[in-house]
Amino acid sequence: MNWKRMIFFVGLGIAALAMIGLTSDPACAQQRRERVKEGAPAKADIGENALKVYVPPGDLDEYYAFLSGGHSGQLYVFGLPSMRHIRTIPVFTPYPATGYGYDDESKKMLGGLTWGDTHHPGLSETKGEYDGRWLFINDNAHGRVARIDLRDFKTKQIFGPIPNLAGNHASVYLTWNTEYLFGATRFSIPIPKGTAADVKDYKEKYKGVISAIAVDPKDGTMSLGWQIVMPPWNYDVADAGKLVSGDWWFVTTYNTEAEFIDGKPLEITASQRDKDYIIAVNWKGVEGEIKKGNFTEIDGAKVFDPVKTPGFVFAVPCAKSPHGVDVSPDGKWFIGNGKLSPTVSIFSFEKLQKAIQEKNFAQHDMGIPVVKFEAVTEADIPVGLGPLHTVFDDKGFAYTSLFVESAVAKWQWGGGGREWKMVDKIPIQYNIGHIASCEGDTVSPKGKWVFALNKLSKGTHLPVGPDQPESGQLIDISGPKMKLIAQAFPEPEPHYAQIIKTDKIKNVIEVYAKAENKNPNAVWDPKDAKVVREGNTVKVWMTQIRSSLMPNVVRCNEGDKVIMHVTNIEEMRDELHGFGICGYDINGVPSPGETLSYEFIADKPGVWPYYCTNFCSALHQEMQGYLIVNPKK
Ligand code: K7E
Ligand code: CUA
Repeated sequence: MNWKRMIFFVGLGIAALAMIGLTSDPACAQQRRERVKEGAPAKADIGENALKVYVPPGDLDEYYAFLSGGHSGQLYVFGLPSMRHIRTIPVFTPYPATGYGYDDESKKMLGGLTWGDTHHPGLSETKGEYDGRWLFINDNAHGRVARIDLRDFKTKQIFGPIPNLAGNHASVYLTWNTEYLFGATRFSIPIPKGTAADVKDYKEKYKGVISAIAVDPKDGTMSLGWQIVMPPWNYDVADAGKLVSGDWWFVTTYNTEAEFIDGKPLEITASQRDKDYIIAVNWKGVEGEIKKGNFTEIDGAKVFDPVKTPGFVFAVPCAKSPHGVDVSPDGKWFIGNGKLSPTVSIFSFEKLQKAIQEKNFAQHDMGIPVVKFEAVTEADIPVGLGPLHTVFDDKGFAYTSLFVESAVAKWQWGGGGREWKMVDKIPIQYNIGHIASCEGDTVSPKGKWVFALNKLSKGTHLPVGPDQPESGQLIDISGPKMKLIAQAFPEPEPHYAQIIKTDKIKNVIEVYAKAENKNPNAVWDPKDAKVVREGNTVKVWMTQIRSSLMPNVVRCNEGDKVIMHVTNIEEMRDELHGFGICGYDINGVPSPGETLSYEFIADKPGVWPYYCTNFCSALHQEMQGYLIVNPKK
């Protein structure tokens, strides 16, 4: 047993003890509270710390933080440093609060699915800097990706389900000029989708897929670029290169054992090997091959095979089921976060290029060349137990989340004569997953804050029953020692976040300009509101303004199709009106200047009130009408 294995097993042992300790309530409740205090600021610093995050009413935060909402399918907008939750942006899940998923357009975009599993938001970049145009996010459940426009903070496109790919975890991880975002198989399946093969044939018949989704530079529209067929491994977390490594994309793998055995948990079969891989993809090179026509079409996708055409996809050995891979701001290093190994592994991009040139391969694994570990490794830093993700600041330090140890490790960035070394550690409440830093994904991180996105909030909030929120903790990284300053409780599940300077998001719309509303069904004057019958269809053009919904009576017959076009004709910001029909599952909130449409069958006879659901004026309660559905004769 080499020393690394030993550290690993000792680590696992401690981890197991820690887990047992965690689950044996209530014996350790006190201990947990002590632990919070351990990470919490000293009494003497409380005043000073409080001022750092205090943003007086009326003042604005310095940063936006966009938090993934996990299996809520949504995104949360927080302000930093105040940690105030400002907005929920619905993405993959209907959200009655904004009416998302109820009008025809957003309903269609959801494609009949009512949830998603968002993990990794990604802001669009130009030359490796956030440009404030779009925010993308993945759906790990159904293999989709979505685009949010940062002019109105609304979901504009859902792309997918992406063909050939099941579970889209290592996503979105945009290239540094937003040419592509990516999707990748978390759960290998036989392809194309819809093919059945038993897990007995896992190695031969199951496939992994990496999918490049092209982004239109003008309007952000996503379309299927191309795909790479990969061995049946699990593709976990990714990062795109930048600057020198800008043509490359990296993704971690686990289960390179390529086994799935009926009755034997994956946690056992996938942890046999000492090392799994970070896959390095020369996306620019693959793009060139696709342009040359070097692909097979599978389920409408142009699929490139790296085994048939070597030279673009390589495996870098990394200890043991690594989770995150993170490319440094200068693009020169990529870092594997050990998960089951108590280290971060630093790899040199330059060395990787050299090893590839010299064909310095240890072997081929399922056809993919594996570069020699010794040829590409730069340093291994023992950071602590369960390293998952690493982010960067502006002063040459990196911050790694330690899931098992519930801590954040700060370590010094090496290279060029500087030593790679641990410099600080701070306890976190509790089981930190991702960590985010201010513009930390860009070529110029801003420093100042690190946001710890923790899985468990145990015992650190008012009791709310057995289902508890996650926890997010703000760490001040401006000094040599990290300081835990504040805590918030985002709902599930803030995997990753993007933090961007507020002044980078320009031209935020407060009222949609009337001139830009191209909807042919918009009406702008209550006098033009009307009900028109065409055969068995009843069409309604409705206006909303303080304090009426016009028309205020809609008559139809049981079984009619009803199509309502509702325009909020307000020209003042924040003047929202809702539109809810009692007893029918219709609920909408058109923004000022927006027209939304609702189609349904009037299948319930009777008199059904409709009303404004947003308290909008002193006469809000008067904002109502009746849908009269006459029964079939
Ligand atoms: Cu680490 Cu889905 Cu990025 Cu959660 S993943 S933590
Ligand atoms: Cu409009 Cu209440």
